[in-house]
Amino acid sequence: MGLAGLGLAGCGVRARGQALGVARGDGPADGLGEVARARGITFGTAVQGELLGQDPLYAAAVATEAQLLVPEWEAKWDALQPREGEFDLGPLGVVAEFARAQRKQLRGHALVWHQAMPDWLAPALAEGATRARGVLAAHIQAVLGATQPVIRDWDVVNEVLANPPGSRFTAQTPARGVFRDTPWLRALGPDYIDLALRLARERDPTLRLTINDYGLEGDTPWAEQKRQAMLALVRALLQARCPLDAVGLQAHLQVDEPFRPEPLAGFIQGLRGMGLAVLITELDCRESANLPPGLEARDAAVAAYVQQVVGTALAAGCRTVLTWGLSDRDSWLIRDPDVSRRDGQQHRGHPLDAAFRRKAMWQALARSFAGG
Ligand code: 9MR
Repeated sequence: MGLAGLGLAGCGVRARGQALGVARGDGPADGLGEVARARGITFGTAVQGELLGQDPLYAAAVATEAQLLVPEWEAKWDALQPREGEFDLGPLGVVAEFARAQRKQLRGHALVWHQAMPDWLAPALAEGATRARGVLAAHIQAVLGATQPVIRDWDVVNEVLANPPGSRFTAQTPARGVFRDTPWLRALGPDYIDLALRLARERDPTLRLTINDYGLEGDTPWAEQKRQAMLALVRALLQARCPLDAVGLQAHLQVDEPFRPEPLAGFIQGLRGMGLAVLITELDCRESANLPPGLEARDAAVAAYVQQVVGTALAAGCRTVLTWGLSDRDSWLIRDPDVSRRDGQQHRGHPLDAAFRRKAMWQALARSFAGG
């Protein structure tokens, strides 16, 4: 099926969310989205289209809590272009239809990433620079053409920076200098970042173009190196008159990572000083095995850590916060063997618990949005 003429609005998919009641749960009536909106802040979450369609509790929580949605996998290459030239907007259409019916904004993730690549893509990129430029242009043109009416902010490039040596991230990755070594880098050198941004601006001149990455929040030598690498990259892009509007801090936090407000605040202010918006795009928080036992103590530790980071970011001018899912039940933190706990416990790193009850992290976010 070609993409021509197939805008998302015409995908014909109906979300079951339209008739959803709003699950208030415990706590104040307003969801986090309303609490945030009252202070000029946008709160959102990553969503999984299948769950929106099949799980009323999940859909009701999203409807209640979030103003802004980002598809957790439905807008990645393997979902959108499983075979070269054959685009599939079905899964993304489910999310888009839910957003439309529930009057939520939608952001896109991600036009260029080294993961979630369909099988054909890496071999195509390995054929050389001309071929790589061709597939990049074709994807961006088709996808932005289809999503333009409903998605006004895209993570154009995702995770392009390497993890500095010594980083504790489990997913250690090969690097070429400050850049992550990926099929895109091997095909085009670091210019693929500039190229993707220019292609996106050309296709959709008023789209917000975002660079998204992780490991930028903590008070560690490697987070500082990565912050400096991001600042240098942004500076170089802007000097080359490359279009760029925002930087997304994923904020996959870890409760035992050292944190001080000053380095993060200085970084955000540096980016804002260059005219960029700064978003928190994928917030969640991994626990440590050293936390005191008992759910209350664990939740309190996560909440305190999240409040420091989010409070710092908001005070430095960040105006958009998205969590990477709302509930502990559906999170990559319990599914992904690289990050899940190894002691039989499950991370509780989201605002809602596995039964969709609001936890201390929910309260911490509400307090941060309210400025307290
Ligand atoms: O949470 C996402 C998981 O469900 C997917 O299987 C995976 C591959 O598409 O991507 C996960 O989301 C990642 C995001 O796209 C980029 N930052 C890290 C997120 C967690 O791995």
